[in-house]
Amino acid sequence: MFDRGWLRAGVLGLVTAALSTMPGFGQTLPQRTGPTILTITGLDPDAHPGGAVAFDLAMLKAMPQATIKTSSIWTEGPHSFSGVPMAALAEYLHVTDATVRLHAINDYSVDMPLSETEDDAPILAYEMDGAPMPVRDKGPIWIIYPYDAGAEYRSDTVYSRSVWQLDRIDILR
Ligand SMILES: Nc1nc2c(c(=O)[nH]1)N[C@H]1C(S)=C(S)[C@@H](COP(=O)(O)O)O[C@H]1N2
Ligand SMILES: [Mo]
Repeated sequence: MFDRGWLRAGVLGLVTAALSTMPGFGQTLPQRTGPTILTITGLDPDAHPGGAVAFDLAMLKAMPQATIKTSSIWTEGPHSFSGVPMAALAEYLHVTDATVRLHAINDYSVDMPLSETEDDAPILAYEMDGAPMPVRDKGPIWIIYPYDAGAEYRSDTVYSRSVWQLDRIDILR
């Protein structure tokens, strides 16, 4: 279902994707000082103490960013969603070829094979139209795809992976 050539064309045409490598990326992220909004578990304990990493908002903002402007079945009209591409997060964690389990605050969870992610889709959106999303508006983190860019982004699989109130990603292996 993810034909890369087709996807790239669709994404280029219809999505405003601003993927930029921030200075410092690939080196160490800032120390966590704020509240944890995302925890990654299932990592190699030799590389990460306890096999887990906790992120605050500032750490996410120090990673590569992308913006997807799209409508969705949950929102009215097009909105601009900004955050970290899933692929960039996986790259930062040195996780390749794995399936990740996305957990929401409400105990919803779903699996996502990283092989089915693109460079700039989906994103872990933490802002809608430049403002943080409160928990009651599907925040603080919502997995967003460019739904308007093509029918493959409007499949039930993609919808099921559009997890809102995301708070944990478990690397399955
Ligand atoms: N946090 C959270 N995200 C979620 C879900 C959920 O229950 N909780 N349901 C998923 C599923 S299975 C689908 S198909 C879509 C659409 O859910 P909706 O029909 O309730 O809007 O949201 C996805 N994201
Ligand atoms: Mo679903």
